[in-house]
Amino acid sequence: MGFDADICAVAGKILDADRVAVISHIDADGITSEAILAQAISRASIPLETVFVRQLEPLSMRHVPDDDSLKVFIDLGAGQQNLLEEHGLGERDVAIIDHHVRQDTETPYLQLNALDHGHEKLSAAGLGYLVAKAMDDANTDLAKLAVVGNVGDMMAREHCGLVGPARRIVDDGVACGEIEAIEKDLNCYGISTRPLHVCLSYNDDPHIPGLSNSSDGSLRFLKNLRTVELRHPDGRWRVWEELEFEEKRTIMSALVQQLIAHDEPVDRLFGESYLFPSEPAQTPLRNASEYATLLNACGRWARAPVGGAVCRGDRGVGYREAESMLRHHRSIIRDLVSYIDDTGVVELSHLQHVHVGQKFPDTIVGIGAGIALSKLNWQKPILIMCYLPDDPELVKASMRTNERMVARGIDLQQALLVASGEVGGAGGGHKIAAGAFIPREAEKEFAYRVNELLKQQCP
Ligand SMILES: [Mn+2]
Repeated sequence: MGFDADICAVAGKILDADRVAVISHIDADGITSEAILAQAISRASIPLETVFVRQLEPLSMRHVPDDDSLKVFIDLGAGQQNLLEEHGLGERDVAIIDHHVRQDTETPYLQLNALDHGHEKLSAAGLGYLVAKAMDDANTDLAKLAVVGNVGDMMAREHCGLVGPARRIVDDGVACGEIEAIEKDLNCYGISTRPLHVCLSYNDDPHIPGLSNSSDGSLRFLKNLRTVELRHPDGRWRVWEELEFEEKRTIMSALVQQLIAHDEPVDRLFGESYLFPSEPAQTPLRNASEYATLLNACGRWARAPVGGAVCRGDRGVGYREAESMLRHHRSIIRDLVSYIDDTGVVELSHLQHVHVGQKFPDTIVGIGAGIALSKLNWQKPILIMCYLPDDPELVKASMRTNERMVARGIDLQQALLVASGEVGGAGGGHKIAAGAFIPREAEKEFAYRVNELLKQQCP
């Protein structure tokens, strides 16, 4: 079936249902997916309930309601159809909306999968939005959430903006006044909440010599421009989104010159930003990538429904709880980064590794490793390992690298897939960021094996 036909088939199946259960994932893409579908379904006056799971595995299947509702799996399910089958779910009980690799079984479940149609830069929230729009044209106000989900799932990273069907969703959001798309904006995280020099110093894509990883260097650079006022009269630092057009232009051209002076390409300095004019300025809700972080913080600390409430418009109790999850999230990550700083990493020829034992939860070690890497040798991908509180037999391994090493041939997903497979574990992810679970007895040799594989990729 074609893409539109698959969208309509899922929309039709939902509209025909007497009641629906939405089963979704706890990250920003999963949380926005759930909020989009749940709102579309309740607007159609169909009773529904929602379940969030960290991953779809035998234990989490217990949370799937055991009733005659239509089960809509979103942002998961494509690769776990055997579990649905084992759970006794038949063809008529299920619809799957996913963008992960499918593993088909005997039962021909109805499935809308972005990969079936060659859309590699379209996340589950984007698919969920297209289904919601097929259910009712009035659902275009949900485009904003779809953009948050796509950006949260890194769909805008490679091309410095959304492309294909995801970009057309941006157009819907612009048309209904919910999204402002800013072309050739500064490609940097934190444009609504971070002081500009902090924003620039955390940015590693592109790597700007003298500014990346150096908040002092960034501040000096900006002060040298003289024409840009960096603080408000009350002393508060200004953020990128509140600068005047001329100020932004001054900074951009200085950054271009800095890159050119160091023989670095300038193209990745520019990206498309997605701003939400109806959200208060200088808050994490104001742009797609910071909004996604807020939702990820909720999900990673077991508060996915709080993120869902924020997506539905809660700006009171729910939002305050989400903000406190974000603060908590950031402080634990800061602790992790300084722990890595203090203990140091073990350097092999092609990677650097560190083991944090049980000190930090497995849900955040990857993020922390990514930040720690920006202060370490960028040419060696970082491997971080930790223990799992609920499974003494397993070790979680996370890896991070940067665009520059990916351009040189590094593929972390391939390395972890192979290395974990060899020891009876499982891994996956992306070239730039990947993770694996391995048996504890394999942890000693693991870093050496991954090192060998990285050496083959990029000698
Ligand atoms: Mn996703």
